[in-house]
Amino acid sequence: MKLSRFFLPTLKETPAEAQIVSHRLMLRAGMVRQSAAGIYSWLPLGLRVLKRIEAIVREEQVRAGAIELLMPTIQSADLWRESKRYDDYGAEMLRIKDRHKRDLLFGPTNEELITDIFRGTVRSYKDLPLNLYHIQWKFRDEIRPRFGVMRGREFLMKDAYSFDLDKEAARRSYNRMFVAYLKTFDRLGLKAIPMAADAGPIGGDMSHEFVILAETGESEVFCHEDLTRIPAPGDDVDYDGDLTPIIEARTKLYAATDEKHDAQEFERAVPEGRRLSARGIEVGHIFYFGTKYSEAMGATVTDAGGKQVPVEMGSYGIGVSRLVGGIIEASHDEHGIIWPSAVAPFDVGLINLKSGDALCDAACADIYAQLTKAGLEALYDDTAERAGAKFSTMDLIGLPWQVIVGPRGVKSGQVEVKNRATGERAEMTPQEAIAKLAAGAPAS
Ligand code: 5CA
Repeated sequence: MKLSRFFLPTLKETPAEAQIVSHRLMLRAGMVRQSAAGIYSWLPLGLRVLKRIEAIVREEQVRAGAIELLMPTIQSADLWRESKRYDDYGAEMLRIKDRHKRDLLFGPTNEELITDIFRGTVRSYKDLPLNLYHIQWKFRDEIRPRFGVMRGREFLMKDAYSFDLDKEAARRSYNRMFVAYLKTFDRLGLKAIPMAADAGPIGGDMSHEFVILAETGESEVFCHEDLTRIPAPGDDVDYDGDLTPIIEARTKLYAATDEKHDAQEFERAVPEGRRLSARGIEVGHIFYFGTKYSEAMGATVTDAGGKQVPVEMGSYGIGVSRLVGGIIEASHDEHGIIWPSAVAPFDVGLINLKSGDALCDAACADIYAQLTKAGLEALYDDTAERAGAKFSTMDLIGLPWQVIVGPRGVKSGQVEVKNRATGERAEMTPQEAIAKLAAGAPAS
């Protein structure tokens, strides 16, 4: 992609309304634009990151056995009356009337709708276990939308819903999502810690939040420091096997959000030097709520003995759009964003220091073509901006690698390769640069 043909409306000034670094950087890097309080348009650079995160989330859901569908954003109020949540949900729910004066709402979550789909289609225990998920926009009329996409009113969520015959099987489904979350956040370059959490308006008696530590996080969290050091499960995880050891290694150590925090227990269970109390960002939240919705809405299956039993359920959310901000909070410096390779909007920024110079133009065109051939996506700065401005834009948007082509180097057959994360620079031939990047050397 040539920068001259791309749409990258970066800002020179730091926007005054942005209180935290990820929000500032997302606005400055031209990733999003606010259209109303807590409601954002995703500009091309931001959308690329959102799509890459979505793809990783999807891959790990599929691996764990979840099946994708797509439910609408607008739901009928009648379903929510069945579960009694229409009134309970309060002012956070955006309520809409259609032309026939029927009550609709913009979905803040989908337990009712998925339960309705289930009860209309699944009859037998033989069709279980079942886990259905979608990645869809939600709306919550948050009292205080803030921090950009971190606490928006409209936001993108991955939400999965599991259905099982009994508690034991439901626990296995819960464990599968627990492990999938550990792997998902690890692939996104994040250290997410599972913490005992309050189930809030979703309900149920078992729930874990997945939290990344960040000073700007909205939640206060308390945990055993060792939890920050346990590596994520590898690719050899057997989702059909017993996942309890993976779960227990994490849940046996103290970790709780402030609603669940017990100061006495914290002091008893965690040695003094290992107590971590910090702020964090909730990037995922999983719930087991048994038959709360299936009983209220009549979602039953016949068991092996021919008896009708309400199905056991759980739900599992990931804040896909919040993650964009969360990753920036975890990975930036004073010059801008530092994307982990897995979610970077482009792999490489190719900087032509003298656009219009025949040798530089030809060298860049050739490097661009070869990068593309090697399967790498490059953003080619072919504009007439001065060098300093080009460098700061590339640093700001945080692509893992920069290849810098200038008139002096080109004459001696050299380009400069810069690693955005470490700041390391090295001179080499264009061939060496392409080979280095194509070898997939992770930049961060
Ligand atoms: N139905 C359940 C699980 S599918 C549910 O709605 N869970 S939730 O309320 O915890 O939301 C899931 C995730 O969405 C949260 O962990 C958080 O990462 C994200 N999220 C929640 N509210 C917002 C918001 N206002 N802005 C951005 N992301 C949000």
